[in-house]
Amino acid sequence: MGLDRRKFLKIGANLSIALPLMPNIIHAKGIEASKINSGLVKNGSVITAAHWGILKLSIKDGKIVKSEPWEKVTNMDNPLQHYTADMVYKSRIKYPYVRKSYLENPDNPKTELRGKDEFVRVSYDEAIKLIAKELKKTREQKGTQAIFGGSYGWKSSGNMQNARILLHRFLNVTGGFVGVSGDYSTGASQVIMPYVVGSIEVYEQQTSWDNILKHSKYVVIWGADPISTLRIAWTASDQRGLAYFEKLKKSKIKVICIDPIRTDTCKFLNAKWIAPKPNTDVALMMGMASHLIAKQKVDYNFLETYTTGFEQFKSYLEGKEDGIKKDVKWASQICGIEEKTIRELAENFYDNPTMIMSGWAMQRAQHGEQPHWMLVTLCSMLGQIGTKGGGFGLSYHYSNGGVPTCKGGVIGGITALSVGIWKNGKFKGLAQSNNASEGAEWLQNAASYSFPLARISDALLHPGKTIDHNGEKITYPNIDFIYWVGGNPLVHHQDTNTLLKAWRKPRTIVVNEIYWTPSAKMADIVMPATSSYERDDITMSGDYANMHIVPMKQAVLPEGESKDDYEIFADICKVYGENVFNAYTQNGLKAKDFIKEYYENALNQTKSFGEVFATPMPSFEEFWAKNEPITFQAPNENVEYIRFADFIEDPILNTLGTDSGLIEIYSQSIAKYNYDDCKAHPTWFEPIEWLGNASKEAPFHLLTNHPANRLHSQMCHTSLREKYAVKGREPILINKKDASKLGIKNGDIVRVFNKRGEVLAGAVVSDDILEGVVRLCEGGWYDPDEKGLCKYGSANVLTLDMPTSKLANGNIAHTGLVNIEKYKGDLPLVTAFKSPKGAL
Ligand code: PGD
Repeated sequence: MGLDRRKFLKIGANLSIALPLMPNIIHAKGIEASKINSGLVKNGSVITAAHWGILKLSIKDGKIVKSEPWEKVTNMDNPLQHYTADMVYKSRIKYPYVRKSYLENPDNPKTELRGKDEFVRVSYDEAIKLIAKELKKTREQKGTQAIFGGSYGWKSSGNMQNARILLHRFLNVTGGFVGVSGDYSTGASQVIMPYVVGSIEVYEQQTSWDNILKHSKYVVIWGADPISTLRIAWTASDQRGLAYFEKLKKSKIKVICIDPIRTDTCKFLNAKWIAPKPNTDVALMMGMASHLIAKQKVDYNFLETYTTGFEQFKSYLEGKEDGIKKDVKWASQICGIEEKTIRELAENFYDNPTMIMSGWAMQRAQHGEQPHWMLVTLCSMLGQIGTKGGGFGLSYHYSNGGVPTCKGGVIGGITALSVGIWKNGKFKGLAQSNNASEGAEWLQNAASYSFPLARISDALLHPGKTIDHNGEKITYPNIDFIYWVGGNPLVHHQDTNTLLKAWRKPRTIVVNEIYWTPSAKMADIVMPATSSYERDDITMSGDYANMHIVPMKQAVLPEGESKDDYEIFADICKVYGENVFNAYTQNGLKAKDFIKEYYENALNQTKSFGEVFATPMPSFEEFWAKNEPITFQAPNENVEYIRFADFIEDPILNTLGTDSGLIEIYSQSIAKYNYDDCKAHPTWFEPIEWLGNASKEAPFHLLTNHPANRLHSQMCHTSLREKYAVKGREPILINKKDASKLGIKNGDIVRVFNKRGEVLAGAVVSDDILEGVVRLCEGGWYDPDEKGLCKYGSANVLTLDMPTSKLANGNIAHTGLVNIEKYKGDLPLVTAFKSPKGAL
């Protein structure tokens, strides 16, 4: 308003760059506000959001009949967006249930019968009281360290109904819990990267796509399949990453995919496919590094100015440490890529602005700390980090990294509060405690037992064991009570059969779930949770872009007796007493009160921006009634963003968060830990199982990629499965030559097995996978028969449960060998998606 014309034009010019990417500036889309305002829409449409995007749901007679994207951003259809009805009506847990033996005697609940016992339906109140009673009992008898609330998982979109944080909040106000550190996605990289570049890097905004499209000559997609994984995001996908891949396809940029699988992305982009053996990327990169040194194509100025430790690494490459020269020939023998190709790649990357986009799969492998460390080392030698169109990025395949960050309000979320003290029938929050040390003690106890999450089986099986982790010692707690919400550990964790043994250890396992997942079936007390379509919430889209604020208005009535996690926990708090209930609910606040608060805080933030950059935000009441997302735009500096540019501009003023303030190719800190499995510089370690030591018993390397048509295990139960399942089983990709040697044809059911377990899967015979490698995507629901054979095809029955190294203790889901044979027995019925015995 008060802007002078010059300033206005300048801003207008900035916006014009951003606008072509933002076709959906707020405008109504034919939704009648009056209907939405007056409670549930019986016939009409409702806007909501899921990890797979902003959705428009059509409602007829109070039921969801159609689900489609709210906006068209790309020509690529995202099939996940069409199955909302199944997400509400299929495989639902409708009532509270207790496992029979647990109900009969919670003190001796025959834990070996988990997953086999029948379930007994109980009233909601009975279930709530039982949880409160057994939780109190465990705390009193065994202390905080016996209560496990780590509860990892992808839950649903929505900042208020954040299942895991709500659990933490509940466990905190009732006396604390043992949590976990890290995640399954980036377990290794998020620990090593702070030593290397001073931040976890994997969840950082990337050099903007606009910059890449303008300046890069090569884009390398290294171990990632963004066309598949950009269908989803942690908040709600804005889908703009896919739109940029469409632009990349149309551009003149040369694209190379380095991956044992010719991915959908590789095919979509008509990219050059280079297929190394799985788990050998570090060797491939080292071969390239040696070649660059030999050819004197190394940016020594960059290395000198911005890095430390190259000399130590160079002497390792030259074999001065171990007598092995890591040259091109050595690399080629390990990774299976021709020497000529290794040389060509190295030289082309040096000669041209090259952006290397790496996925996370290669760090989900034994010694997973090494690939990204080596990648940063290689890119430092190329000297392009922080420059236009060059460098590396570890998040282009995830949540639309590289889509410029918008300027607008940011929606907050529910918090875990601080730990409280429940003593002698009274609750005191930490802050209200007269005896601060008493509170601090609780907090410290719980915190000191927190362990790296992928060690869950080890922790349950070996309480009291001490492990090395990132320079420290951690002692496992003695867990006797697990409360899990918003995750599916029986599917997501490696080596299911070991996990099953570990799962028998605690006396009590409680799960709040929407569906009869394998984890719900393995619990003692199961609480029916609402899906996000049956409750009110709010979210943002695009984790990096922060492009929209999306109302997630309740679309339909809850199925059966399902309740929001917030309500379930608030009701358990009530059993503890009014003061605990008041602490949890902040004196009786409802979900909607929090949603309003988050919105209004965001609105206040935008007020200080003036009116130009942000789409004006209406009052909460108007926003809620209108039921339309709000769209923000990216300012010019974000459209031009180059990661590490400030460090490159001035490495003294803008030091990195590493010990030296520079990129660390050699880390003094890691050297001091003296670990045998993670040395002070990038190192090639032979994995415990890989094609280099394949045997007759297990000749194939198993890759367990993230599925294109699910989000981990989410949606496995929907009819989308019919589009990819083979005779009702999870598909397994097998190379044509391998299949022919084994007499396996497309569509055959195969038994995939190793010393850890066995699963059935449906063969998809193809040229799109390297010989000797098979792919069975993670997330298929575990469906055991009496002998433990998984009838559907859950990949983790076959994977290894070992830490990446003592440094990060990440999972190694992509390291492992298996055998395959054509299945000749009678095909067992898949029961994964049915209710268990005793449940409706
Ligand atoms: P999801 O299938 O998303 O998998 O593991 P994760 O456990 O996150 O499980 C989320 C669960 O939360 C679903 O069962 C869903 O129904 C439930 N849920 C959703 N919303 C709500 C809610 O509001 N309330 C409650 N109570 N429940 C809710 C994913 C994990 O798997 C991850 S992140 C990675 S990166 C790993 N990747 C691999 C891999 O690459 N390879 C293998 N072999 N294994 C992996 N496992 C890991």
